[in-house]
Amino acid sequence: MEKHLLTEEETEAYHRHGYLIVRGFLNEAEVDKLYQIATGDDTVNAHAIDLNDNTGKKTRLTLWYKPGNDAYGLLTKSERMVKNAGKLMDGNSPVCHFHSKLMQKEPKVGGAWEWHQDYGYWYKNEFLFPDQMISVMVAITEANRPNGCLQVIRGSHKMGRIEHGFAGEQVGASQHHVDLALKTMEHVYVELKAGDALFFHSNLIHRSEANTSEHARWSVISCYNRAANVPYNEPSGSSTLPLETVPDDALLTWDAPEHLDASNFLKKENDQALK
Ligand SMILES: O=C(O)CCC(=O)C(=O)O
Repeated sequence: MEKHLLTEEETEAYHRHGYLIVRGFLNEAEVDKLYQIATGDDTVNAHAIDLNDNTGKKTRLTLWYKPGNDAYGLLTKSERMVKNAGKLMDGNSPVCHFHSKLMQKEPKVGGAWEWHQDYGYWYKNEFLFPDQMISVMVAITEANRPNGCLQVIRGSHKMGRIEHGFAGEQVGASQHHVDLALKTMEHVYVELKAGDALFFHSNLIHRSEANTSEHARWSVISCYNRAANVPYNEPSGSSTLPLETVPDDALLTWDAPEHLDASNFLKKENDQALK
């Protein structure tokens, strides 16, 4: 466990850049377990939704508010996720789980995500404090440029929230402000190996391009919020329920269901709450 507690240098780098990559956050056996569920589970498929990007390509995800005791839930609730998220977020009230999503970028057909800030979506849920919100992406397969890895504008979280409108079925940041940000700050392709993690701030501007390769790009993203950051327009209620953590080794050692047993899935009709 200790090896996954972020150092002061890592914490400082997160605050400076708006993101932090932690290599080898999960080991091979842990990734294998997540991969089996991601690729072979009916529950994942039954709750998957497709969102059109600007070009009509579909990007697929399964999103749930209540984590279960399957491998995904145990990861979301693990000390390494919750303690580190808590270390990076502002405030000191308990860490809660807003939602998690399994991102499924299929070979050749997986669509893009437009430039956005997560808080561009979450602002509409009327959370007031973006510094008390964070996302943690864990790569289940390798993510690289050909298969549409995440791209970020380093330091852009310091701009605060910028305007967002609709882009296909997604929310997209004002192109003018994105262009200015790209002129000013570094554009980084976040290439990850399976098992690497990316912690990122809710105001970090990011996107991903379509998967033009022969290889799927799968990842799970868990989003956390502080209990005191009460949203005034968020029906799931999950984001202010303090999480009970489990030890890191629970993912491998607990007798957990071999399928996704999360609940309260996002349905596409409920587009107000997308993401
Ligand atoms: O996984 C991706 O490609 C993009 C995900 C993303 O932009 C998000 O979850 O905010």
